Amino acid sequence: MKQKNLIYIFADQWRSSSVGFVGEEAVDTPNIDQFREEATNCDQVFSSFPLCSPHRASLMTGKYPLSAGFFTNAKPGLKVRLQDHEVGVGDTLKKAGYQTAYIGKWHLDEPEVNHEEEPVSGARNWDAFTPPGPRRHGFDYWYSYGTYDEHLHPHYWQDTPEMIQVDEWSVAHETEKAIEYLEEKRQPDQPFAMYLSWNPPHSPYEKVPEKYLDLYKDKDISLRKNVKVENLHHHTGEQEPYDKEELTLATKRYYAAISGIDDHFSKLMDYLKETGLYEDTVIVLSSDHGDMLGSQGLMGKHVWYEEAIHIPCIFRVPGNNKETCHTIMASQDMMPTVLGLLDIAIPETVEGEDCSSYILTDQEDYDRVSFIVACPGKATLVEKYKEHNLDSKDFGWRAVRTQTYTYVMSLGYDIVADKQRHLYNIAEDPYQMNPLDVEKAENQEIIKNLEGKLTNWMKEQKDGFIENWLAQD
Ligand SMILES: [Ca+2]
Repeated sequence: MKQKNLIYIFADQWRSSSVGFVGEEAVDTPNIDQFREEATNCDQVFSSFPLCSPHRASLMTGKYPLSAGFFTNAKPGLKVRLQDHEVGVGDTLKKAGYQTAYIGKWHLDEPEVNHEEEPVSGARNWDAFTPPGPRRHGFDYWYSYGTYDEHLHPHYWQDTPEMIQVDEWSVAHETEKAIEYLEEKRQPDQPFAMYLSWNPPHSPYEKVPEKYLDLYKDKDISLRKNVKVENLHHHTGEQEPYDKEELTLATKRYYAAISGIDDHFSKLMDYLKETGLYEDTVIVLSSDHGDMLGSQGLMGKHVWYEEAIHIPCIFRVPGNNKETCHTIMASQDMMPTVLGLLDIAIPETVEGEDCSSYILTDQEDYDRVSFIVACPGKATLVEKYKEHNLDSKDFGWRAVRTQTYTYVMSLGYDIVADKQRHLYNIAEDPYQMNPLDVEKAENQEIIKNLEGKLTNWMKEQKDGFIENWLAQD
């Protein structure tokens, strides 16, 4: 049997509720809705650490984010990058005989400014040119960058430090490069695996082509019912002084970027259908984490609410006709699951599980849960913990998401721990507007059970959070 190809596409900051067919929000994604009809929608997939680099590290290694060395984003002032010894999905696919390609945002390498004030590549701030070699983790064709949010004027590097600057929306350009790779660069007689990593709908929201914004200009959209405009802020406390009108415009721009993604997704699917590759290729469409966009009075990510942790995830496996998969899966399960679908051995370093049977058969596992982590990540804050002989990655919060509940144990983001528990019945309160009282006697049995699961997992992971939690009693 001919080996199937893989195309794994993921957008940045795209939440599960902002997809047309989900029916919750006024966002138009006709092509993705059509794709969903030809694929398996996995409707319970979560980001194990709702932030760029930690999710990506987990996606690429099949390990939990902290195990893969990521307690925050790769950013200036911190020695955080995907280490050469990690066994990545690209390394594994290449070893299995696949031609490999990575196009778009990588954000797993250390910013070059950590080593040089003005790197020749032109990379500044959080950005980096990742040279050919072990830091590309098995991806042979490379058209990528670290992180850079000028979506209408993106840039990339290939195999030299010469920056390629482009005046085109990044999603459009990267889709053209993906088609060019499939058409011209690869050997047609050998299977391929291509990761395509789109930055939009990530902020800044206004950097989106007018033609997609025009779709929403005269449309009345209502904000999610858990949106609070007063005192709108990021998880760090940083204020975002939008009024309702401005937040509505930001939301329309966010939707416009998603409709643009939908348009370019269809261009790629059309190409695959015209060339017959559609029937030979496993296709995944997902994201790294979501965006609060005003829900709970928050912007951005790095919080335990559904808008931040719940991500879209559609798997198309040719010949498979399961419509929906309800089993909970998360970042670290993606590598073993795609390897399982391609019938490739899973490296021993992987901590996630091969969930392919839940996609391919009627079987579901309603007991599977997702463990979610966040840690203080500001370089100055990391230093402050160090000065007090503490490790910042042992603070922040830990959560468990089951089919029914989200339970959170939080120590906060500063050295003076602020110990809190939060409990939500997602099945009955999907917008998390009525958190359950963690002091009430009737909730103690549930809390004991969920805290037991979370604590056991932290112990298995040798997560220092648990000691800090117990020390606060
Ligand atoms: Ca991200």
